[in-house]
Amino acid sequence: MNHRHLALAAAFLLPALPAAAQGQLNLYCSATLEWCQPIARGFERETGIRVNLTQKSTGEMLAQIRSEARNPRGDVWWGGTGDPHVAAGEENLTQLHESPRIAELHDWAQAQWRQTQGRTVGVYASVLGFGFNTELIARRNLPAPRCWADLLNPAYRGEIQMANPNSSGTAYIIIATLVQMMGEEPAFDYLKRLHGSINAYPRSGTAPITAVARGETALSLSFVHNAAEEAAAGFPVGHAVPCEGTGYEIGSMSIIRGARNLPAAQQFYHWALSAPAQIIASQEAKKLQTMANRGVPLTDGAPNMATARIIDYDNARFGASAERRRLLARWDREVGALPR
Ligand code: S7P
Repeated sequence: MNHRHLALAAAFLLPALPAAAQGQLNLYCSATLEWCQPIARGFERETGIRVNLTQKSTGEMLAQIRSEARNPRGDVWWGGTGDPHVAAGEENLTQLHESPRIAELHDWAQAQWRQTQGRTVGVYASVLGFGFNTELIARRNLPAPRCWADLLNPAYRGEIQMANPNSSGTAYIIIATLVQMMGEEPAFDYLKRLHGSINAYPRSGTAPITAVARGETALSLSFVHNAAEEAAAGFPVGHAVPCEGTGYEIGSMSIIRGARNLPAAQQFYHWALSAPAQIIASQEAKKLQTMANRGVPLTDGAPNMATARIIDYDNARFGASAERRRLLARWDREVGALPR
């Protein structure tokens, strides 16, 4: 092969990056892979910076960042529920950053940034609720759930999935929401009773709604946008926002303390808050959350947070490391360990 052939072969092997490729970024992502990938590729297209992507559930990613604290390998942690990002900030695992784009964001996203002294910022939000397989519940003659109280109906025994709160930020939000709505003792009584109806606690927060869509379980505790996404993809999935009210997530982003590629991390942070980066969610990843940039309209079919009955979720308390560890240990001891 001569030089020209080698150059041509190399051109075909290389990914489509702009001519002046500029370094790399280690992106830790706790959204679903269908969203992490287009975000990574979008940033590569925009900047020429090569992105090395690692995807994990939010609780698992926090554990990884903790274990790497002396020798950080990630640069930016993008996506996933807010509480573990808040805990990481409190544990000094992430660092302050200020982007001029903060002013473009919804109040809840800015509040996340202020409350953490600039260590984490909201990038999207979504409401917690139930998903259900409309065909399965009809076939089994089960009512569609509307309220938290409905889930304790003995007819649902063995029919419900929620994720494991140790790995999943979604499942931790379920516990924190119930504690805020009911008080801690009644919330744990509720979780113990619900345990009898749970057929599995998978690691990832989106696994239960995937199981609903595939007809493997009738009901799930999930973000309602995930249920709406399954319905939009053609699966027989309905959803409900609990009648008593519910909690929500602030999907978040943080720069990891000691990031080896700090300028690239700061560039990603700035880009990820922009309207064009956030539009990737609906246009490429088919996601239906509310985006943090006020310039991004709600996609058709996306649940509207403004009309849902949501609680004033206490991000400071439930994101605090000690509180998160205490509630998770209590859940392990008093709920997860119980026979079903
Ligand atoms: O893809 C977006 C999304 O649904 O994925 C995240 C995920 O459910 C949270 O992951 P874990 O519960 O597994 O930690 C959400 O933040 C987000 O809305």
